[in-house]
Amino acid sequence: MHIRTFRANSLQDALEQIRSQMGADASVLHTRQVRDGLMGWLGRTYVEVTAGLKDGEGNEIGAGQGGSDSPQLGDDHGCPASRFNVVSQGSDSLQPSLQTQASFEENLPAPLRSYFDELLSQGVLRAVAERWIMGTVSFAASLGETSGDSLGSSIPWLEHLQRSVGRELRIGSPIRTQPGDRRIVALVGPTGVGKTTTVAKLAAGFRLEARRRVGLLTIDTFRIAAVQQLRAYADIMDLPMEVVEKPEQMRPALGRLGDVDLVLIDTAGRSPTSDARIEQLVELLRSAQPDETHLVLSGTSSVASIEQTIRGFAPVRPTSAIVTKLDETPHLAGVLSAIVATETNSGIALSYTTDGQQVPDDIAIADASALLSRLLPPRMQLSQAEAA
Ligand SMILES: Nc1nc2c(ncn2[C@@H]2O[C@H](COP(=O)(O)OP(=O)(O)O)[C@@H](O)[C@H]2O)c(=O)[nH]1
Ligand SMILES: [Mg+2]
Repeated sequence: MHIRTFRANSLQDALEQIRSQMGADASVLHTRQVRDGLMGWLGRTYVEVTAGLKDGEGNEIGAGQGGSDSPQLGDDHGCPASRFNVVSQGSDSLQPSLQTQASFEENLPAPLRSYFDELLSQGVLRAVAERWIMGTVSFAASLGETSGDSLGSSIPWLEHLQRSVGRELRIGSPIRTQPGDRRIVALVGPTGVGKTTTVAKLAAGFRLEARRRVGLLTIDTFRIAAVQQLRAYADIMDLPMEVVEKPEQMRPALGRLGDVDLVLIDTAGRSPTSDARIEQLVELLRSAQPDETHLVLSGTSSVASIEQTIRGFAPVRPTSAIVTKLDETPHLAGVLSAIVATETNSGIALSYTTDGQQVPDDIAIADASALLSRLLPPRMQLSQAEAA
């Protein structure tokens, strides 16, 4: 394998260099932004793209002898760039003295620039947006889509962006029940996101469609209305229901539910910033030892608040997340950016989505392609279709 690192003013330039230097079979291994200058200040920004070529492929020019006797060029992504054959092609245009300081977005082809701007305006963290866009360019490059006009208007950028995001999206498994093997599942999350409604949808789905025996349990006892809300569903569906206020009541309550196949636990909304409340929740849940804990997030929340919720509920150790109110969420860039890994979050897998108030219909098992098809607002999806 031959690996070379290219630096250029723009991604497009770097990719064109790779095409011409290494041929169409080269694949992009890594892209990053680099700044020279004192500690990154006052420096110029370059795009650095590392590309690789398998032995016997492509038309690599001027990269030494290559082959297996080259000094381990191919086996270590952690090598400092100087170990690779760093080249600055396109020479003159790249001379530092001639360069203007270019920000990440200034280097992007126009369609990608508009997607990048849109991501930022949706509240997507800049680092995440840059990563997604870099991934988008990598997909285009790996398909050899670097030629054509400088706008790259023939390239299906949106499709590549969806793939780039999709690569980071984790889809968790839905609840699996087996008759005779009681599964305990808790829903947690802030107030008003749709926990109780989702418990009712799941209960109805498992009871009516999968014909499982379902029991309900609530630890949301702060408000009488909250208990009554769940009780109403339990009554309609003729399901056993227990109310638990203290940890020591949990085991007896679970015992009274008997040998159901699925216990769904509804919880009170907790402010993710209230450590004491979260601690109480942890304690109550510990007494139930749930097999799964789904963190319920509303699609209508801001990116910042979803991130805060994920951080705040970390002590509860959610196994996956449910995104509600997709019917009120025009596009999902913000939500998806908040559930993928960032510097402060390790990311969370999606189990279900809900898209309306109707019990039991408005719930679905999380589906990556359905989510990605709604990544950006409709007008941007249209402009992509028009460009094609
Ligand atoms: N539009 C829409 N509303 C929903 C959805 N899920 C729940 N809701 C509504 O959100 C409000 C709060 O729901 P609730 O289940 O009580 O939230 P909780 O406080 O988390 O238990 C109610 O008016 C629900 O009907 C959904 O998927 N879409
Ligand atoms: Mg509730």
